[in-house]
Amino acid sequence: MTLQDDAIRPERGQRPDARQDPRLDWWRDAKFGLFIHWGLYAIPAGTWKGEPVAGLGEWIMYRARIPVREYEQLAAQFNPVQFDAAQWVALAKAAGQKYLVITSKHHDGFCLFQSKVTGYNMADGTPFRRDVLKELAAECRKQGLKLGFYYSQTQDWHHPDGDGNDWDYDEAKKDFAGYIERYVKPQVTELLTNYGPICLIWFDTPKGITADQSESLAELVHKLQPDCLVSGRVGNTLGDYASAGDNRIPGQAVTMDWETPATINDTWGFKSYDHNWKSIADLVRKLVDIVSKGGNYLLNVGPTAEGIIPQPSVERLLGMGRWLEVNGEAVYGTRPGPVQGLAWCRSTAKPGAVYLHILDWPQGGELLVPGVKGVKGAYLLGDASRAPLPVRETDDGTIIHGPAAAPDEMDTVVVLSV
Ligand code: JFZ
Repeated sequence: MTLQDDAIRPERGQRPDARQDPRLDWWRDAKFGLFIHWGLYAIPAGTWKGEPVAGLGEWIMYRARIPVREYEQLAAQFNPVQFDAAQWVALAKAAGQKYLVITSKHHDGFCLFQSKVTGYNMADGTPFRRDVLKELAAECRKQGLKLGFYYSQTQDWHHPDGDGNDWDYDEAKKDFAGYIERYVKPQVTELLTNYGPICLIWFDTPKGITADQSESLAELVHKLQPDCLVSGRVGNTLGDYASAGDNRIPGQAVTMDWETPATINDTWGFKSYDHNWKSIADLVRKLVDIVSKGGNYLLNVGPTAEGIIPQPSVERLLGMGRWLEVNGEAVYGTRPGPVQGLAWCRSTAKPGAVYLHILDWPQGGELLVPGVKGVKGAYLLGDASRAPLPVRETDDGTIIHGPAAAPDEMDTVVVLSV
């Protein structure tokens, strides 16, 4: 179980000395978080000057090569009067998510928070005139949800010295080091000074960043808030935990602490015509697959320009929450189980218990679980009476006699007392 999988590239890996770091204990138990991508890109929502723009919604400025002077005009229109931090936090909790990570500044450079470093922000540069992160921080404290910030530390298509905008600016004339020192670090300081305890900073796309720059950012975070975690995308294998590629899940269990960021449709930022929503069953199974391999699932919503989380996202998150209401014991606080590498089953574990996640229930209900011995008893986690299931040990493993039909088509959890 010590495989490095191509879903987690080394430079986004976890620094080795973090593997026993107790600061991650809450994160290792949390398993499931809400990602929120929200910004000016929700206004065009995938269409620019009447034409659909391919790719991710939050990349529209880049994909359509929109000049800064045109794109920044969107700020004057951004007035999401239906934004309600209490609703967003309540949804995350109803979904069974234990932390919330929102884009404080994405690659387009627009800030959802009031910043002294730039007026290109929600509080000073839009008719909305409110600090979204301030309101979310208050609600997360009130409702007991951990809050983290996504921050794009290299790509900034608005700033002349940020990486990525080669249609307005001459890449050869950029002072990227100066951008990190005089823009990124002051903003990271604002984020970790003005919003109370922050659980993690989710840096992203460590393009062209040096190991010294990655290290100085991680050091700054830990100096300002020692318990704040740094994502693997700070770059140069200096993160407190590893970051898998978007929507990527390793093929087998991975010893590091790691997280898969993922979308419910195919975009992070809102696109009005992306209706390719994954089913609740698919999302539950992805959560279980990830957790069974030792990872966390950071599942994204892209709110509209009005501040509304799309209803299909809401329905799916609530469906996952209903499943977790019954089966959360087999997810939260678990570690990878002993049964790995089977298509029909995943496993998680806690001291004294193995949780078999049966994804493809066998005809007739007889489960042969290879490699598991010493089972003292078994029952269905969804059965409140915990009626014991007959168990028989064989040379090949343990046979458990369950009901003929699958009690839960999405994922039936069988608890083994070991
Ligand atoms: C990045 C962003 O560019 C994107 O807009 C979104 O915020 C996503 C969560 O992160 O996209 C990436 C970054 C890294 C990989 C893939 C997409 N990767 O390493 O495979």
